[in-house]
Amino acid sequence: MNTFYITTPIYYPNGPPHIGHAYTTVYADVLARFARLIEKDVFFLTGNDEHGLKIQRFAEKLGKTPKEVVDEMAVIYRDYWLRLNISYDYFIRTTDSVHEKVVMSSFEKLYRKGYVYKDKYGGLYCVDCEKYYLPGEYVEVEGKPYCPIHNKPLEYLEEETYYFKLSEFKDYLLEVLRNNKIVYPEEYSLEVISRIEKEGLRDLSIARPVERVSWGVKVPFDPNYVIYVWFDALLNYITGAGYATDLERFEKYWANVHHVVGKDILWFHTAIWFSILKGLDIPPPKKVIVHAFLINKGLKIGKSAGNVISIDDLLARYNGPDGVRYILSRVFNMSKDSEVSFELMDAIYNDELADTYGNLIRRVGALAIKKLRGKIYRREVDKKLSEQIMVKMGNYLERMKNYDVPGAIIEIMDLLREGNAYVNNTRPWEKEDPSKELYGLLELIRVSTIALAPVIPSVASKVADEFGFKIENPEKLQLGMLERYNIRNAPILFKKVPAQGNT
Ligand code: ME8
Repeated sequence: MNTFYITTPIYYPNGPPHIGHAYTTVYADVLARFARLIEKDVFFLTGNDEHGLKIQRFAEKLGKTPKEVVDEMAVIYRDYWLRLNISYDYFIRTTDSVHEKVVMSSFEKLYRKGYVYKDKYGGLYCVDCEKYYLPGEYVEVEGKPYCPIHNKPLEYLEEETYYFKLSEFKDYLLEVLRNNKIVYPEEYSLEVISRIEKEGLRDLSIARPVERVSWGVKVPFDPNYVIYVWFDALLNYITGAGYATDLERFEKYWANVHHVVGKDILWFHTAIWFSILKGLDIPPPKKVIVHAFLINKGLKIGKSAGNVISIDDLLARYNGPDGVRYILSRVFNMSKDSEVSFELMDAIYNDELADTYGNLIRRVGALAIKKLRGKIYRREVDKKLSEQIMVKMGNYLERMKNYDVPGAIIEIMDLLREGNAYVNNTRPWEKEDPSKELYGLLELIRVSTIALAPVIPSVASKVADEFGFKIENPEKLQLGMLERYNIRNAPILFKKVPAQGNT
């Protein structure tokens, strides 16, 4: 199977994207670019989650209609993704009419099959999460129930609603979660399994009365109700791949779909999503790749905590998309929250991109131009050096295929450090004809640049261009394939960020 379908969550456009959204999106983009590099047929989907009370209230605050707001925000999101060089194939919006039709027909299909029914509901609701909280799930502040994520009081709501029979899917979910290795890393799968085992599964309210939530997709056979925003949003992953418009295409990509999500939305992307899919006779996704949070001084970075780091500041400080992409990929962590500060990000950028990769390119490029007018002919690469390159490349490939982007990057940084050490040890500047040393170093640079191309695509193409090699499938790389390097320039790729501490 040569397809690779990858998705990000679709984000709530009640503000511009920040470092947290960029973290997920850049990671998904690196996996998409890597898959393309190893010649997979890739479909990369991102987009915006435009319905629901959160957006309705945000628009009210701005004195605009929800439609005006989501239209404006879609332009803003796309622009940020462009500036971060995100190579998505399709940007889905839940207000797209094709998507809305799928939401309605899926709701109706589940209703006809008996998975959806009408009943009363009363409970404590968080508008920001768009969900009800049960006892044990919320926290208490001064005796009042509070949302544990947004740290805001919960509102008591009572209404008639449509329920989705989540409880019917218990055995199915446990079987799929235990046997199919879908959720990655596995600890998250265990978390969901133990929650299902401990608490069981309650049916889920999947509609809201239109007087309260007017901004959404109507229940097709009952216009007094709007479909719950999460039911609407999750379906983006099938609409985006052509479920309603091109079934063959949908099936081709669905067979290898990878959802990348933050751990805050794990439950929605497992218990709820797998059950909806099963109800619609669609197999579960191939993988749900879950990551932990970016935090600052111990708090999850986000609008609610007010500790957002803007993408504009990152792009300005790290000289454009590649610096930002590298830093976010480097601190990426599935299991543990990553504490970020400008101090840490400066250090990564300066030590690894400027002093290790950039420095090697500059030194080798300058030596090649000075000593051999930039023309370096093929020589046999030192055995030890060539072994180091091949071992690191093997490790890199294995890690990338396991979605371990930071681990893969570290392999390549180690190799680049070996490269700098090789320059120091062999002292090519003292030799009359350092072709052998320089050819070996250029092979190391070529392999490392190809490996880093999914993370720093613009810089990688620039180096390939200036040094005269191609960015090609890293699985097919061999040393000594290039007859001659033609170095046109020894560019300074990353200007160091002056030490400024935490600003
Ligand atoms: O949940 N650290 O949208 P959302 C890491 N619309 N990741 C972070 C982060 C942080 N500090 N802050 C945000 C929604 N994220 C729904 C999704 S999908 C069918 C519907 C990332 O705008 C992370 O991926 O609140 C998280 O899961 C997502 O943004 C939440 O984005």
